[in-house]
Amino acid sequence: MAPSSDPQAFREALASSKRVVILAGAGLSAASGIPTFRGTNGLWKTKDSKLFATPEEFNQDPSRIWQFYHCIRDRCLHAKPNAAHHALASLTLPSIRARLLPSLTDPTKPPLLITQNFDGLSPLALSPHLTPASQKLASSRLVETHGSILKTVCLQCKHTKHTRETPLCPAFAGLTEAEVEAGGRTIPVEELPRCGGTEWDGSNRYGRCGGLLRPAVVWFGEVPEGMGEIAMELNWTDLLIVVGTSSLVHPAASFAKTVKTRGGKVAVFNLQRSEGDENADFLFLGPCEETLPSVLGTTSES
Ligand code: BJW
Ligand code: ZN
Repeated sequence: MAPSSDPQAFREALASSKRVVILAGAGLSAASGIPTFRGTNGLWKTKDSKLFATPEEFNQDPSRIWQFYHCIRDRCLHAKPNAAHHALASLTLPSIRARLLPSLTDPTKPPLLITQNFDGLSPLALSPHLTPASQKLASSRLVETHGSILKTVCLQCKHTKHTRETPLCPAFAGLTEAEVEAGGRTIPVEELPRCGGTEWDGSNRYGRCGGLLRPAVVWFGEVPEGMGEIAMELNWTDLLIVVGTSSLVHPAASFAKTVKTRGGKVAVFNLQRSEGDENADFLFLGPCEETLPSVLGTTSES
């Protein structure tokens, strides 16, 4: 049967769902000015740039890869959540859950939001809606499964740090996307972001060891974050809402099939047709910054 595009039928399915999970991809942040990966205006316009997304490439040429990520990081730092982020964030509000999701097994828990985006916009969208205590609960129901570009990991001591500071090292000062596209700068590895920052005093202490940092994003061949929690949730999910992903990258691309196999429903929100959406129960084509608030009926809250 072809997927339904009836908002009322979707809201009825939502209202009768006991456990809801949301899976988001790059399309969620497109209206915030963060380019998607694939497609004509995607970050990966050429096949070659796919090579950025592996640990091997980073090990071979950390300077080139860091310069690429410095520019994306700057974009993310300046971006603001859009209406689609706010519509999803509004589901963390008890009053909205009581209205849209009255059948949840645990009404105190917001639906699990799994985002493949590393831009930090979904966490940012939570803040205007919630008290600090509710924000803590909502944050615990958010998995940035492909990591965060606002975090760094030290390759030596493994210390992880969340920071909005920019540039992360003096060598990136004034570096632009145009400069990087034209070949970038020659930056020796010692001048790239280091554990302990520019003030490093020669100590080898955890978080101040002088080791090379890398962006805390998940590259191909690495294990995505939160897989244990995600696997447990998907056992029981009766409605998966899939927003703005091409559904080409695993394991996230297989979540819809997992839910369907276990008898749950799937609703896809995407600008255009995406992998496997013919098997969805609901399909809402169009920009999710418009379709999500309108179909969920959260327009006034977002
Ligand atoms: C809009 C819109 C608007 C636009 N409104 N919509 C099984 C089969 C085959 C291969 C594999 C497999 N399992 C694992 C693999 C290998 C690999 C993989 O999937 N390869 C494929 C290419 C085939 N996967 C991995 O290596 C993963 N690790 C892994 O599997 O570990 C093993 C393991 C798993 C589980 C448990 C234990 C062990 C890691 C994957 C890491 C992905 N990392 C990246 C790069 C991050 C850093 C970087 O380089 O910059 O993450 S890849 C890239 O793609 C990024 C994204 O998060 C990810 C998904 O992309 P997304 O979000 O779908 O974006 P797009 O651009 O593809 O699509 C945008 C969509 O939005 C489009 O559909 C538009 O239409 C839509 N859109 N505007 C609504 N306004
Ligand atoms: Zn370190």
